Amino acid sequence: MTTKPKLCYFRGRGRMESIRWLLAAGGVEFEEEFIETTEQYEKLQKDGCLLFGQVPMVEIDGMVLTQTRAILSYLAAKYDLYGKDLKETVRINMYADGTLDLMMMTAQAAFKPPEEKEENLTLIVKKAKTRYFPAFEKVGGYHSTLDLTEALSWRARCARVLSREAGSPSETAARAGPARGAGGGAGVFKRPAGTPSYARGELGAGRTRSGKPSAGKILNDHGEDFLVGNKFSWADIQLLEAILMVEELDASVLSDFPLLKAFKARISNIPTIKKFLQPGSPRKPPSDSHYVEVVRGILQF
Ligand SMILES: N[C@@H](CCC(=O)N[C@@H](CS)C(=O)NCC(=O)O)C(=O)O
Repeated sequence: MTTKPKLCYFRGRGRMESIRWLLAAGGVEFEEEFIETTEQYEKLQKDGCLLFGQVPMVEIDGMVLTQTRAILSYLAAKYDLYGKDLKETVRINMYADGTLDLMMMTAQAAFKPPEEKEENLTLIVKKAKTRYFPAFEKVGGYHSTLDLTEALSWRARCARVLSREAGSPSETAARAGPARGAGGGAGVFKRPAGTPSYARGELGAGRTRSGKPSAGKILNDHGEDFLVGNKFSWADIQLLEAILMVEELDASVLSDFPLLKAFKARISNIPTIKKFLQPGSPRKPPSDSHYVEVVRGILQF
């Protein structure tokens, strides 16, 4: 009989919530010990359970693990929620790190003084809309292939298409349709403002020059269902978690992100996730003032 992983943290989201999400999405049952008193926390320290004196802590496979990202990465590998090779894996790490950064801002906002809190939450929604969600929504192509040769050839090809079109404005207008995401890529090779994304169509929608699926693949209309490698991964799970978290701050946050909306619906429907989203699951509510008070009391800050 294998023992269930045991999670040790406060009775709230904080840094443990993504770990709960990952396990639940992987269909893994787990136990939780909630830290409710300073004595409990001090005992964990005395027993040498907390490598750097911090939680989250997870007991699994005969190990006592701390450090959120390390734990998530171990779980993703163990429960087949990673990529098939190093390139897919680093993309999953990159996406997951981004969404974790966004969610950490939200977790920390709960601990801000009341007069700063509102402004902080507004800033988080703004960052989600301008920095994080556009990166996932983008139907761009080159930037997350992480393949410089392909990136360069994509740029060169776009430049050829654009210079050809420059002589023929009416044809450009007819073919361009509404320009998507003026300013284009988040990467080094930005599309000039106003240039149409149809240039990408010339490359083959959702494909890089070599015919491999490209970056925008999952979230474009011709694409695949998942962020990386057409396989359900840690990146998908955490993006959904982040979307739902920001929606709690602004229910309309996805109004300009139709592909993310579809992604949300798709991923929420995966049976293990659907179950986790039901009331009564180990999913925790947003941090309230009681939670903040308890954590402050235990950690004495
Ligand atoms: N890098 C660590 C940071 C962990 C961390 O800051 N944990 C907080 C609770 S959410 C803590 O234990 N703080 C007590 C302390 O730093 O002394 C991680 O990601 O797990």
